[in-house]
Amino acid sequence: MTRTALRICPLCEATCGLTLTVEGSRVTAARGDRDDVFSRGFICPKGASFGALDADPDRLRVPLVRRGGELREASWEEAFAAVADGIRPLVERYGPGVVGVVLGNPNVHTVAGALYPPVLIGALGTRAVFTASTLDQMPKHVSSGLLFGDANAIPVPDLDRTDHLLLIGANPVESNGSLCTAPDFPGRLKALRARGGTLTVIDPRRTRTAKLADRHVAIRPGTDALLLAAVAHVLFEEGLTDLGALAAHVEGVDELRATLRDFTPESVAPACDVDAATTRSLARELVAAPTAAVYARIGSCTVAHGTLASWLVDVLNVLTGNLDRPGGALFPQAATDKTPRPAGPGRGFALGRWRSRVSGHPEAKGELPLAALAEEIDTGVAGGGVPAAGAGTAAGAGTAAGAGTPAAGAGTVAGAGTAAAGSGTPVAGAGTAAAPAGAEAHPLRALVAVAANPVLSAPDGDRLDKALASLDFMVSVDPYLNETSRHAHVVLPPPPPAQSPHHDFAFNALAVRNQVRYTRPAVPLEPGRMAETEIMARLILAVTGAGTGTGTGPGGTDPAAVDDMVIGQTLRRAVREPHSPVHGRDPGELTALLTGADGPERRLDLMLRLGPYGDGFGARPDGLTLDKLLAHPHGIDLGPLRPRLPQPLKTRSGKVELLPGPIAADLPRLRRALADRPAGLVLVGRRHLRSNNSWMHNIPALTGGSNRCTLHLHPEDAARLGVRDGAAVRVKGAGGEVTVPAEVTDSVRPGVVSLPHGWGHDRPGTRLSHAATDPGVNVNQLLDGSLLDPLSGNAVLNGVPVTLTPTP
Ligand SMILES: Nc1nc2c(c(=O)[nH]1)N[C@H]1C(S)=C(S)[C@@H](COP(=O)(O)OP(=O)(O)OC[C@H]3O[C@@H](n4cnc5c(=O)[nH]c(N)nc54)[C@H](O)[C@@H]3O)O[C@H]1N2
Ligand SMILES: Nc1nc2c(c(=O)[nH]1)N[C@H]1C(S)=C(S)[C@@H](COP(=O)(O)OP(=O)(O)OC[C@H]3O[C@@H](n4cnc5c(=O)[nH]c(N)nc54)[C@H](O)[C@@H]3O)O[C@H]1N2
Ligand code: SF4
Ligand SMILES: [Mo]
Repeated sequence: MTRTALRICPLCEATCGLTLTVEGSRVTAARGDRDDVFSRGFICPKGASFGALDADPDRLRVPLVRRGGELREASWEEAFAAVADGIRPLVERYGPGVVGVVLGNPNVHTVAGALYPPVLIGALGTRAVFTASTLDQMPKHVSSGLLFGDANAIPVPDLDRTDHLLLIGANPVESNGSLCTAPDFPGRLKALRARGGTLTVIDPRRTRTAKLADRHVAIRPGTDALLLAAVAHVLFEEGLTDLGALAAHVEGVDELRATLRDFTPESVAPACDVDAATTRSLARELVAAPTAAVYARIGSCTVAHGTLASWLVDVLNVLTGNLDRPGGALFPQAATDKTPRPAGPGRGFALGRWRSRVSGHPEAKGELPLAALAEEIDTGVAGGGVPAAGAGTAAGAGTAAGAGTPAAGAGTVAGAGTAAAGSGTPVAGAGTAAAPAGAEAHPLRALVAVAANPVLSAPDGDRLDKALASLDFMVSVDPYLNETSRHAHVVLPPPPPAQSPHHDFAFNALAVRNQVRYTRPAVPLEPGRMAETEIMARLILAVTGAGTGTGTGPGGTDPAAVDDMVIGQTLRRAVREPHSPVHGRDPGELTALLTGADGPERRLDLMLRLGPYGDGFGARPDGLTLDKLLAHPHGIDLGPLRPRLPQPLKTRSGKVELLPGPIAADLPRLRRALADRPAGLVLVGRRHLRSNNSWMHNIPALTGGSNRCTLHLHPEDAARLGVRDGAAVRVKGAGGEVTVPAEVTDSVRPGVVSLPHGWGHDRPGTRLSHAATDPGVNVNQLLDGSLLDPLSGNAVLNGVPVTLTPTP
């Protein structure tokens, strides 16, 4: 029997609504849902391959458990027992700090990934938390934390209303957008041009996005912070700043003016390779447009001055009066956001509340740099005086005033779920961690990896590969046996997307329009499958020693206990908050009012009802509930983005703090970069529309054609080095070398070469049969993991020096 089912696409940040054709339990086609309140029928080739991706025969169906060195199929009960047996003795012997948690990108694309990792981290009590955010947007979180007091308060360009978009280091025509959720981003850019607006793109490559632009500035990689500082300088110099209504909410303008005095267009021109006249035009055009938005992504974040560049983006939005006004950059308000508290001074944002054990990297947002994961495993007990994760300083640091991340474990998890933002995998939590005071800090001995493939996505995969192989225990929650999960002792496979529910906890808080949608699983769970939400709840029970039985009889454990705990804690807190719609009510009575078919649905109902549009458990009878959302299968439109300041500000001053201390302290490093001159070739990345990070190369429909792992280089560089189009070329970086076919193209500027990431599917012991036929090379092997943006711990993935040699 053929039927259709609605399902929000989880494959990128655009969150398109899909209409799936289902035959029996198989998805045979996918098209855009024309009635979706947000995506209005848009679909891309990845979404169209939903069925193929869902039915990939290489997806694991049952858990794998390592016995006698081999991964073998096992029952769920055996698998969770193996997790408890693997982790509990290590925790009991060495303390929770020896268990690391690694969260990969798909956590921001699943219900399970939004609701359970904060509980897991809190329950484990470890501070060894690493996520894809430090390969991605951590600089933006840090700059938002410092400017606005809230690491998750990320302004989004008002794409549909702006008159001028300055787009930096992003290629939404291929990526479909990031930290700016907008189904049909390319169409929205074309609409901007069609209504008389202008688009400027800053990118060392002439991308498909750059081809749509009125102006393309082919900057030298890694120098955006310098360029943007000079643009701000011009605004001051030419008297073009105009904060408008913002002025009342901003402090530090004069200090900023003084600090940026030496970043003149002339002084940055040689480093950026952008002439001073162009820089001045960029500034004047921002001001001349009735409204304008500055928006920057991967190319501006994953560089040595990532936090400074991210900060300057919003500095420009502020100085031109475009922050928080229609047509500028605004703060979205998602349906599962926490009840907005009254405006006023907050606790501020703190960085470096603890440090990594080996290199002493400061935490940011409760996370340590993923680039430092390998050394945290393979480097012996630290001798130095670095306060180690989980060592004696824990309690104080966890509760430090000004902590930007809701500290302290499970208690804050419902909030954390709503606060998640970004395309990496931000979490909140940690902070409760405490090994016994004075305990020696040990290398990591166990790892819990959820939806993460750092062997390919993080720097120096070969070193990480060896480090993972040396662990006493590792569990992966992953549908594939891939480069990373092949090291696990237990693999817990989630069901394919059609069998999972969907709600965008993270991306609705980054969307260009406020809206809310929820889709239940399009097809029922296959026999023997376990929902990813249940896998995560049971994983939490197993690692905490609460039990591993999957039955409900004696010896069994109930995964709903995890959800009930979170619900109870959230409600007990809400009824104490004076601004909450449920202030003073009885948590037990409220719990009884929750609807939903299972624990995760009850938690969604809870968040919706307590949220800014919610029914407040009866206080606002017309407000949102899960039932109401279920009655609107194509979603509910909540209107365009609206000005919200000063409410989102949580700085200690209650204002936008334009020149925060840690930023000011990092500016001398940027000033030194004024003297940097290109010494050779530098590498940047690129994305392809039919690919997604490391895990979609196993789908035949999404590979081949132009989606190939080749090295783009400019004809001038090719001629100078004697590299022929199509010939193999050896690329060498600090972390190693790879040999890859050259693709000579003037889409990259001279001096720059480009390789995509997520390739290198040639390791043994994986089960990716199609990907292995055209494995490509791992670009991140060119990195040694030592280059980080110091404020955020983000890896430097772009603007990395490399050398080329043609192969004979
Ligand atoms: N050189 C370079 N490196 C980069 C980047 C770059 O631009 N250049 N980009 C960086 C960025 S932005 C990111 S976000 C990271 C991404 O890097 P990762 O966070 O490692 O994410 P993926 O490569 O997408 O791998 C995701 C893993 O999740 C699994 N998975 C897929 N669907 C599900 C699911 O529903 N549930 C679960 N549990 N698992 C699932 C996949 O099998 C795979 O193992 O890569 C970073 N690395
Ligand atoms: N098709 C597809 N879509 C995806 C993904 C994917 O892998 N494939 N990944 C998803 C994820 S996890 C993310 S985070 C988003 C990322 O979304 P985007 O940020 O749009 O990512 P990219 O397409 O890599 O675009 C980054 C651009 O920055 C440029 N660049 C590199 N270095 C510099 C620099 O120093 N300065 C400037 N100005 N530009 C620079 C690169 O040439 C590139 O064109 O995409 C998401 N969507
Ligand atoms: S643009 Fe993104 S969300 Fe939309 S169909 Fe394509 S992959 Fe899915
Ligand atoms: Mo990402």
